[in-house]
Amino acid sequence: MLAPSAMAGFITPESGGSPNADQIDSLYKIILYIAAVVFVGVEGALIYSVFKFRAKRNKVAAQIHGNTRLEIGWTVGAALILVILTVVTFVKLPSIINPPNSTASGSFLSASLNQPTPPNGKKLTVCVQGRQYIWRYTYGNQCLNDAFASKLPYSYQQMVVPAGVTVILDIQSTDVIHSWWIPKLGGKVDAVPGYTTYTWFKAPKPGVIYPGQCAQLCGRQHAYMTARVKVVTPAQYTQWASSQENQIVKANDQVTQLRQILTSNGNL
Ligand SMILES: [Cu+2]
Repeated sequence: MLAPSAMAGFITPESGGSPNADQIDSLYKIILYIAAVVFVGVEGALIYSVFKFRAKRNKVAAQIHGNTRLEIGWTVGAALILVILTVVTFVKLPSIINPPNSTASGSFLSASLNQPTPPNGKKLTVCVQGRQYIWRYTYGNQCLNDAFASKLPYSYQQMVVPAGVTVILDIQSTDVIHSWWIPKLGGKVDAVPGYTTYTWFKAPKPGVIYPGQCAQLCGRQHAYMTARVKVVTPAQYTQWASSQENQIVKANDQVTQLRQILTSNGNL
């Protein structure tokens, strides 16, 4: 338990999978360390005073009244700590909220105006749809308004993404509130029926799978509503997306054939 690797991310947010996750983690640590210094100072003064002025040695308590310099000192000191925390937070926030440019390139990259967008506009959009009790992912810029007509590839539970590419997630829910959360890829974002929420991540290297879990109690099978993000190379992603498209077309054709057979039999 005490080994550094086992303790990594134990009391602090997980990181390493995406720049926003790293920024969240470092902001959390800065605040945690400042808070730890304050905690040790306050508790230390308390314990010191309890022993120094214990009743056994001081039968009659010393009557002290007011100390202007001390009072101004701890008021200004506390205010200063809050100002520092506020400034550090606001300096860090943009790198958590705003998606950066993709470092890799590929034909799947696209631009659009109605989502958070990297400065150069190039990104991969994935629509994330929460439903009791599985995540569905639709890949491509049209996923929010034209997924069926554009016959976009989709998958369930496991998302496949290219490394080095800024992935923008458009998150929706079809039933109750769910929450998209892959700890190593940044903060959690609620999937709220009737709304679209957004987040992003940019995974640095291929060959990694990041596990996650729906983070809102959404019903009796909530615990089984897991998610995985599999990072591959841009070339592997293009190949995967087209093979996924083919498989979906094939499966749809089979259903159409079956429907024809059942209809001609009079069984449908
Ligand atoms: Cu859920």
